[in-house]
Amino acid sequence: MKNIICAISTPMGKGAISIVRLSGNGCLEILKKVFTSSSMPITPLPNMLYLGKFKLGENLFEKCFAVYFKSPKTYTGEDMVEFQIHGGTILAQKVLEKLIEEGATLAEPGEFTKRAFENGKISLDMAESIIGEINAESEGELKASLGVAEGKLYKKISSLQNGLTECLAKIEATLDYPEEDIEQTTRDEVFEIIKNAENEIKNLIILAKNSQFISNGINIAIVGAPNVGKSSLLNSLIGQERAIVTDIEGTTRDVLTESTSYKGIKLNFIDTAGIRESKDTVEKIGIDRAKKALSTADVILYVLDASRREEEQQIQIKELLLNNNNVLTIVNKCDLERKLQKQPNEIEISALKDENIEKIKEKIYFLVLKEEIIFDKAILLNARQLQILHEAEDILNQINESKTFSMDITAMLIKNLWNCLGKITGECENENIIDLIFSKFCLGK
Ligand SMILES: Nc1nc2c(ncn2[C@@H]2O[C@H](COP(=O)(O)OP(=O)(O)OP(=O)(O)O)[C@@H](O)[C@H]2O)c(=O)[nH]1
Ligand SMILES: [Mg+2]
Repeated sequence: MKNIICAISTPMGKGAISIVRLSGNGCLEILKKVFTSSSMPITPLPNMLYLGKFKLGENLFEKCFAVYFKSPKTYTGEDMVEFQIHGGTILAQKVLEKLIEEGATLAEPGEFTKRAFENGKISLDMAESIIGEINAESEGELKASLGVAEGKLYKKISSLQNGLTECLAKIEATLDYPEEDIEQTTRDEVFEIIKNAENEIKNLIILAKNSQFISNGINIAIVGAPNVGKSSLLNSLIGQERAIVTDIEGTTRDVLTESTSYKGIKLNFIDTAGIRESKDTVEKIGIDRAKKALSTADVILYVLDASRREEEQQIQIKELLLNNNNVLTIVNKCDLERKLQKQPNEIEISALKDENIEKIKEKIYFLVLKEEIIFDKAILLNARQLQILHEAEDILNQINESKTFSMDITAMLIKNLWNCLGKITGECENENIIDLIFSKFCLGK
């Protein structure tokens, strides 16, 4: 039988309430030993909150609530007990020490959720989405994580795996009755299912790539010659006077990142130093940093000043920008008389008058995500899951190459694919993956 685990489930630090929980068969006995309440029967009713006293020492009691959850309808699937005590690190620690004294052991990070997985309460992808929910910073990210928790990803992967099982059954039957015509029909049917799987996996890869932007946002570097209005644009985009703006060339020296949200996606704007030949040591470092920001950004806003001719605001890296698909040309200061030649695909704006600023956000959004993300339908996949999908893609290529080989080779590869996909939902036999995932949890979850 599994041991009883305990942990403080609320964040450490000052707060009104701390929750300490126990999981494992036998935790009810510990509750009876450490907690007394005049309203609690000898065997407490499940899901009832009892007010009583937690015995910390000989004559030392803490007034608190306790609740008993009866297996199997609990988070972990085992009997559970929760104590709601007054906030504060020391008190919670004392309660924990007492529980350990009574036979419980301190839980590993993620052990509660790992038990939920082992007891069949959740699948592996759902467990991972719980990490996502805990770490979610934006509303969109949270909703998409919840999508996985509801089992959307599990359903997709399971149905793919079912298709593969069907393929294996068909091949098995053919190998038992190896007449020519049956083999050909089976081959056609199997490769039809494989084609569908290929499309599904391609779609999941797109979702996984968008997940990165849902989680971390889109990084956008604002670059251009000095004085074109990059810092003014940053301020206008985030709706705050954050960056210093002056009419002196070379005002911005360091990179400055500020974020705002558009349709639930975080846009991280990076203001940079104006790029020009400079002898000033500090400015030169700033310009190097600007070039670095350029190379790591998802989108580049190349800013030009409408009131000056192009020759007056050339930057050395312009060629580099022109070959990049993720560059948007922004023509600023359109409130002034225009001297700049027309630019291909330009967006005319005025940072000073806040004109056409939302248009930039919209362009960035669709340039990166291609289509609008419906968070209620989105599925958030993490880097590990994306890597598995790429592995699945490789195996699919091998399966396609096996078309002309004997069917048992195809069958072996299909089994590999089945196992590979199983690493997403946990329906595979790899203990290491499972341990690795649960170690990412915080204590007490
Ligand atoms: N008329 C007009 N002036 C603007 C506009 N945007 C910026 N400016 C002015 O242009 C000057 C330079 O603006 P900044 O935002 O500091 O330009 P920058 O590109 O960040 O400059 P550096 O940091 O030196 O590279 C300031 O005097 C701004 O007020 C605009 O849309 N219209
Ligand atoms: Mg600036």
